[in-house]
Amino acid sequence: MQTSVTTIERFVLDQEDRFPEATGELSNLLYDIALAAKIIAAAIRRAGLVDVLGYAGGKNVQGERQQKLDVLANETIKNSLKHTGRVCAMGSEEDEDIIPVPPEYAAGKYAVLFDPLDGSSNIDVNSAVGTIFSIYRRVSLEGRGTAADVLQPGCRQAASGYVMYGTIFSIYRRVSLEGRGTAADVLQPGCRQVASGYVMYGSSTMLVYTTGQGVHGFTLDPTIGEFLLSHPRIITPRVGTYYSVNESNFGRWDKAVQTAVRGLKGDIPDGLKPKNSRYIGSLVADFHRNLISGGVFLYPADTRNPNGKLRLLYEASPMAFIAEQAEGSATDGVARILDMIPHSLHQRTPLVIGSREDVGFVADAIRRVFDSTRVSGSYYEPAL
Ligand code: FDP
Repeated sequence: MQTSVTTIERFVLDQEDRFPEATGELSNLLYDIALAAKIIAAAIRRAGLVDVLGYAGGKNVQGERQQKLDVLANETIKNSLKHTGRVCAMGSEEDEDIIPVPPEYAAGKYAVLFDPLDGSSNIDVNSAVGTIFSIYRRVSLEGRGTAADVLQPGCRQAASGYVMYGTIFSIYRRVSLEGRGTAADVLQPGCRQVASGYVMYGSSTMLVYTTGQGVHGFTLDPTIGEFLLSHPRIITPRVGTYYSVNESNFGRWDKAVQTAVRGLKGDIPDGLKPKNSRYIGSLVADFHRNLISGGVFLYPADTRNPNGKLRLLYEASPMAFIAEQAEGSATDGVARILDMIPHSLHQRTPLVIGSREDVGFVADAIRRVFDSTRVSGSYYEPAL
């Protein structure tokens, strides 16, 4: 029996100790999410036993049928965050609008975005699903200062002084953050994330996250109910073994994407060594496998999803932060995901993510086709 383990709590605290200015709020936010993940994991484990399988009857903002577990996961995360005083606003793939912190609770300095249950079409067949989250620092400070800001003990002064003709002054850091978060807090480019991560509910439950200090993975030990450090400092292979894409869309892709995917399969002379195909259709599970074993996941635009299918804020940006921190990369085919400026909460984007050289290969292949078609007069040439 192992007697020395690193819990997620200890690990996050150790990391926080490296930053003397840290207040511990981000660490606590990560525990809040870890707690929500345990509750969701427990519900998923029992899904075949209790009446939570199947549709809840409603449709979400994307027009997709909501499953009972989708609803449960969404409510669990919101309930774990809204009262903590650490969050100013939330955004969920399941909710149309920004989710304000209820007026009875204090608003905090972080905005949290999440896809509560990604890959939900896999739920009823007992395949892996996941939760994805993304944390930004609040940028709006709409509320005016309050009495709390001026009625502080002297030991909290940030500066004080006097001017010889008789003026004395005293400066305090603001303590009130009364205003609720706004759209500006949730519509930030991925490069501004302070943390992101995912939870995979698979044969075991894993939580993988980054705060910009590398990527670390924890496995839930169900016997003690704790996430234990199992994958410290994950680095993804530079070149992968796998390519993961829904190839039934082949005929709906443009010529550039078709060429890139043919290249990944080794169908282009003098191109890549052929890769093996693996596709579950659950982003967290597909991404996680490729992160550990090396590979590239693609969800390109197609004629049915002209802007791609996946959501920039709930799926692409958080995964891109992890990919880059693990020394991989993420693009929309050619441009870096983390530089994209979101204009709406549920914006979609094409996504190519994983091992750095493979993502680069796809970008080169797409650019080459674009360049050659531009010469012949048309930029985007439909495949069929
Ligand atoms: P799902 O529709 O089952 O929720 O964005 C959601 C997502 O799954 C991703 O997890 C997954 O990678 C992708 O869609 C699968 O889409 P296809 O079924 O079109 O391949």
